[in-house]
Amino acid sequence: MNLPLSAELIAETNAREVAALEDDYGSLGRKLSRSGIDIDAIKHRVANFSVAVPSWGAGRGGTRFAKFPIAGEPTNIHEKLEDCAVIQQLSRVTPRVSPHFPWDKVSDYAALREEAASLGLGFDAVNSNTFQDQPGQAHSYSTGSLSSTVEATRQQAVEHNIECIEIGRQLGSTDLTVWVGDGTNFPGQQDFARSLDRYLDAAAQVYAALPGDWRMLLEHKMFEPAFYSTVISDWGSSILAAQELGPKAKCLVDLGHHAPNVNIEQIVARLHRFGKLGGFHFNDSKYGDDDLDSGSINPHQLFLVFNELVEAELNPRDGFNPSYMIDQSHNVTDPIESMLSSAEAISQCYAKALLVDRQALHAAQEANDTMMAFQALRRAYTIDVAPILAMARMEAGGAIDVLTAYRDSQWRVRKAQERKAVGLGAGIV
Ligand code: PSV
Ligand code: MN
Repeated sequence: MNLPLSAELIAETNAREVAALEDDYGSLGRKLSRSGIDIDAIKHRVANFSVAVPSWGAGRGGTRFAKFPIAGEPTNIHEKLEDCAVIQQLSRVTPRVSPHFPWDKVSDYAALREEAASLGLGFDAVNSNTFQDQPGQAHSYSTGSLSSTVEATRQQAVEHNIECIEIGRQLGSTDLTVWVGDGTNFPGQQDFARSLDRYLDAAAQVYAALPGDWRMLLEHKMFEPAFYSTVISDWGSSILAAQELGPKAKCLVDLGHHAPNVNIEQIVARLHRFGKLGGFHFNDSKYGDDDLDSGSINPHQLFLVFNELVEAELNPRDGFNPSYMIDQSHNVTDPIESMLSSAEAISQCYAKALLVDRQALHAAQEANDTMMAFQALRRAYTIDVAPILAMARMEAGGAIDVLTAYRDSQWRVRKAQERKAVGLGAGIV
């Protein structure tokens, strides 16, 4: 194993914090035991929880308008893996990376898998990219990819997705995430029904190439870059497409891909009800697909999503096994710090959802005791679970205080001396 940070550095920062942590953990343990909850059992479940990080999240993505790169940013998949390994080493909750192609293309994927393993990482879902033209590409995606009116363009998009599956097999992935930017900016630009027909026909060709144990995760998005309509605009279109494609097709919920104020936790419950909940892209938003850090705007919504996921765990349907991934874009922070912060927020919401007194909640729901049902959630949400997470992390070799340990490591400063500078530019990723 070739971990990027020294174990001594983590041990040194932990030594400064461990007494306070033990005190806080003991106190929270006593509080929880008064409600019949064993803190060690919760810690055990938290220790088994994980969320993948996106390879593209290791860079400062920027907005449609500008990018403000920082010194020491990664410029290729090897450097991105190193940064993801830092996140995993400190947080112990992000052991897998979700790669994106062709952004992360290399000539030898077996070697890349080994490189990741030596950094303590594996690979999660592979993401295809038919929302952007590549240099020298034969057919442009400017008016669509899997739903293009041009047969040769659709075929090119199908082949790219099949190539992603092939790469994913070599990396040890078992999921292909498909998000297409296909859609329109003008009323009348395309026929809604026929563009969906074309999408379904092309997606079926990708589906047919899935290995037996693979899933195809369909990611819906209401708008952007198409601002009038998109082909897979919402969870309704997504589940209909997934049902038509077959059992290996599932829906992926990116928290930023809905209209403002949509009840995403209910969407989660609906998709689960029909055995079609395949995965998540966690991030947060105030207006649209802002791709902000998880829990930075609406942590309560994130908690409510996890509340549904814990309900689903207890009542699994059709092999409930969603892939949890972060998908965010950092414009003003160090991406490593943002992903550490998001991983913490996501695990916190999972831990809080585990603390919900399910019996009390279900009894109140059955009795139509609205206030007590609400209070069952509120009581769990207001508990500070930070000591549980920190204890689980420390016991797994991670840092009690991930941000302080990261800053103490001087990682970015050191990388600024080694890595070449990232160019200016624009573009949401
Ligand atoms: C699209 O907005 C998206 O959420 C998809 O998951 C893409 O793969 C990702 O962002 C990166 O562009
Ligand atoms: Mn996404």
